[in-house]
Amino acid sequence: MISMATTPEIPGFKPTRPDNGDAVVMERRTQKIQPPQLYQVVLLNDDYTPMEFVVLVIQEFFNKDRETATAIMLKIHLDGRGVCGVFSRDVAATKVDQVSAAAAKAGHPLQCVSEPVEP
Ligand code: TYC
Repeated sequence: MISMATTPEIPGFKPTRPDNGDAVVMERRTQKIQPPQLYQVVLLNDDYTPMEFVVLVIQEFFNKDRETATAIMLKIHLDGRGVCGVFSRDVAATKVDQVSAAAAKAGHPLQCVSEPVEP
């Protein structure tokens, strides 16, 4: 049995077979792969969670200094929501779980969500 040579698969190239069955030309194609989607972790305002608790959460889980954490907390308090950090999908999901668990354990209604960053 005669085996035909297979055309190599090269990302970003399209093989074009000539009519005569000879050489294969690899056409360069525009790159289609996209960078991974990033997710922002957002804290939501409520009327009951103490400001100090929110500041501590932002310091602890988002590695912010006290001044930055206080500024983010006040923005959430005034605007209703605020971005605490931007992460890969898995890390963002973990942050949401950690913050939600800490809030529940302390008996506060603090809500934390993650959402895709707009391009
Ligand atoms: N609004 C809350 C208060 O006045 C403080 C607060 C800030 C709560 C940010 C949640 O994500 C939050 N005690």
